[in-house]
Amino acid sequence: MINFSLEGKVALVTGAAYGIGFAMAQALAEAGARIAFNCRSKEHLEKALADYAALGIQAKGYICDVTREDKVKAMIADIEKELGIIDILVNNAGIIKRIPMIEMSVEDFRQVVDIDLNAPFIVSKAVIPSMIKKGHGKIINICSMMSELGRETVSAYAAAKGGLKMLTRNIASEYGEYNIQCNGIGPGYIATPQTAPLREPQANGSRHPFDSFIISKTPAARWGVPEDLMGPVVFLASDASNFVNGHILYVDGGILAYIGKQPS
Ligand code: NAP
Ligand code: GCO
Repeated sequence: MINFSLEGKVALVTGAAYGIGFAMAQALAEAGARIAFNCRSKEHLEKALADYAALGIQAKGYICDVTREDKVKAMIADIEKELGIIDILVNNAGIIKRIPMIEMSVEDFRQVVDIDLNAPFIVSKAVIPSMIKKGHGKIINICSMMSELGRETVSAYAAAKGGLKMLTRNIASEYGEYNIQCNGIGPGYIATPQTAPLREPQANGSRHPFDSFIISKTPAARWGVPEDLMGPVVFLASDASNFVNGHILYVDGGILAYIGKQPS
């Protein structure tokens, strides 16, 4: 019997106050996991707790900046006291800054890499020892199309997400013998606050050029929605994927397979 159940499991989803992280946490809860999540904003946290409760999910929320190792360790200690040892870690928290590379400040570049790459290292490093003791663990890193492709203005993000793909493979290599599976999910273009600037209608009411571009590059001919990530994250968090390790599962409507629609 294929086992997708997460009953009895504890899951931490970073940056899950809204967007993709919220949908993935909801999916893990619906599969039986107890949910912990974090973000930086008290306002976001309080709204998220209400949103989870409205779905019948008693999530535990924490204010924690994932780039701060001391705060991450304290949060994980609190989670272990309140919920138990973390069985499933989803490194989801992330930002993007869209600036032409030669105009981007070093500080901006460093901030994107700090949140999108260094933080998954920090949080994974903090949870792996307990996973080893427990005899199992699942780590799921949220990568991107930009783990494979570049485009104008996203140099820091692409560098970080490309690095996150290789960090995923290295954790899989180094800790697979402890029954820890580390995989990635690479969402395509998903309609969340992070991509809202790319979808804003033009002053004349026409679609944003990037919106039209993505539709032409996606065989599914639509933007993804956070709900499209729910099944993939349950699969990678469950025993159904115990022999899947070091894999990046692209959930992109086919973008990576497609040259793009010929202009009419
Ligand atoms: P989003 O809507 O901007 O949400 C990002 C979340 O991360 C928020 O909850 C934010 O909460 C939190 N966060 C940001 N920096 C943080 C930090 N330093 N410490 C703790 N929490 C932090 O983004 P999204 O679109 O849902 O994307 C989620 C993940 O998927 C990101 O890693 C993103 O790169 C990736 N992704 C997105 C897409 C897409 O098309 N949307 C596609 C591929 C990959 P606070 O601001 O309150 O901290
Ligand atoms: C961008 C977008 C992308 C998406 C996602 C695609 O500006 O190109 O924000 O980076 O967020 O990462 O997979």
